[in-house]
Amino acid sequence: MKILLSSICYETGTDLQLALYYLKSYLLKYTQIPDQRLNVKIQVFNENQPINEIAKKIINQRPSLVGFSCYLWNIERTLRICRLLKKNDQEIKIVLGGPEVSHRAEDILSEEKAVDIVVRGEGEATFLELVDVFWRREAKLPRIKGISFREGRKIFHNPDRPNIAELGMIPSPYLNGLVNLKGENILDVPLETTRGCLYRCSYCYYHKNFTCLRFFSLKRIEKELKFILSQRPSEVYLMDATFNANYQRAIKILKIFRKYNRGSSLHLELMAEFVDERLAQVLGKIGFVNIEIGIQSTNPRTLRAINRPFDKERFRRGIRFLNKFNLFYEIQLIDALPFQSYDDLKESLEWLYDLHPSKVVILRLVVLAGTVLRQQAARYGIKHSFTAPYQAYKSNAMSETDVLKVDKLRFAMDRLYDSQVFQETLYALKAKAGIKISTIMDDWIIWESKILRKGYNYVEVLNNKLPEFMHYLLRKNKKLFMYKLFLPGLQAKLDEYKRTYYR
Ligand code: B12
Ligand code: SF4
Repeated sequence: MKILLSSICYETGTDLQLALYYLKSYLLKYTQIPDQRLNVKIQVFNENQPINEIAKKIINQRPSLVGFSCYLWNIERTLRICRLLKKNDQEIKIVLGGPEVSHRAEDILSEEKAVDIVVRGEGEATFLELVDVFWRREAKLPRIKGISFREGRKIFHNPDRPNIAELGMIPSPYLNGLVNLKGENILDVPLETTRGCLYRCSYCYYHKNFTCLRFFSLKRIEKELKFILSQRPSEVYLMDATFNANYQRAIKILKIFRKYNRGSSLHLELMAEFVDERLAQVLGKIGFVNIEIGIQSTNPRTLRAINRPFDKERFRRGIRFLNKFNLFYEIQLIDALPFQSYDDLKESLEWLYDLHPSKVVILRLVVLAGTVLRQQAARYGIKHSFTAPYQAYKSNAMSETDVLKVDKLRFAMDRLYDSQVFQETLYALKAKAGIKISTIMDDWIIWESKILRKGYNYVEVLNNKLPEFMHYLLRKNKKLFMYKLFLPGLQAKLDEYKRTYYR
């Protein structure tokens, strides 16, 4: 039996698709099919490859079953490939799995005749049973928990499958030799130390796909990190929802990472509220750590509506520790959430920039199928696209124009804060001229819209015009007399930037 497990990768295509390796590892370990009768190959494509080319590559291998890993970034293209595969071979079995299809089984199976089966939720045990049933050519699909399938014109949804209670049942693809980190051009090496999440944020699908929180043993994590880090990847990317939800475990994992690290950076997501001096210190000893901190909003009404905890004082404290140890982190807000207006976002930015963060970003709200927020969208006036990536373009607190304006705000944040050139001037303008950072961003948006030539090297043009912008800003805010006070600092930063980048 020849099986091909595949996925279309977001961005570079060099990332390792962990789901496919877990599926293969579990299948090879527990299947009843004799070794010599089973051939399971993993082949990952990237989003720049033409659909026809991908389909041809799959067809040439003549698999009898193809399984695709589906996320919102690849679903449309995956479905087009499925049609081409089925057109070429009516007998081929096409199985879809992943967070994008788990909740869309009914609509996918009714609209896409090329798709035979959708695996809902955690996939390892379900995929194993499915393959064994196909192998024995039994008509036992109705007995397999966690699948939806079509028979004739009818679609059947079998009962959900409970999560695997003991994660140790799933063999590690790093330790069983399936992953070859040497041969591939892999930048980020993904690793799960937990599965599932304690929280139930209404816009999120992760806790629906993996309904309970479970942990991989520290012993296994140590072995995996020892192997991964010995291959010196640029980064290890932890897939865990909230890395520091369990404080003691987090410290232990960081110490293990440090012990085996040979220069790789670590990417993780954490709650700043649970960061204390010790955790920040341990993080600081790792080398380069790339931290994501999603707060989504600082508006209590919004936070209540999305069922997300946030403790402002503890958060402020946690950020202070991250700053103390010079850690790099990105704080994330989400735009068109319930009750979150454009002014709320500006207020959040004002508060966050006062903490001197490494970076703040505003993500676009995506209203995912199967989430609580999707059910409540009408209640909160949220209008969104019904095709992936399901971006919201309106809410009860943001008009369509506001949502478009957030794009401009993002650009302003990038140029005035993230690029570093203007960052010190921002704080100086706030402290000495009393102009709020969010006002500066808004004025920059108006000023930038008047620039006519926006071609190649636009960023360079904008940088060179920063003194001009400052002049405009101070005049508009009736503080032009202070221009000469701020100019030398800004000029020095610009010169430094030019020396570094435009030599
Ligand atoms: C890594 C990651 C990314 C990377 C992607 C890198 C890459 N090239 O793959 C980056 C950072 C780019 C990214 C971006 C985004 N992401 Co993201 N991301 C993840 C993350 C953290 C890990 C995915 C993963 O590999 N998990 C580990 C594997 C083992 O789990 P799994 O994929 O669910 O697989 C299991 C089952 O689903 C099933 N299964 C999966 N595939 C298959 C295939 C078959 C055949 C079978 C039988 C079963 C099966 O079995 C597997 C084992 O049990 C998840 C959250 C998470 N921890 O899972 C979010 C997640 C996938 N992302 C999500 C979202 C919403 C986003 C963003 C929209 C966020 C934003 N607002 O910007 C963007 C989208 C970008 C875009 N423009 O489209 C959602 C996706 C929901 C969906 N419908 O697809 C998730 C689930 C997070 C969430 N909170 O809901 N993301
Ligand atoms: S958004 Fe993050 S914290 Fe909230 S439920 Fe999803 S994974 Fe958990």
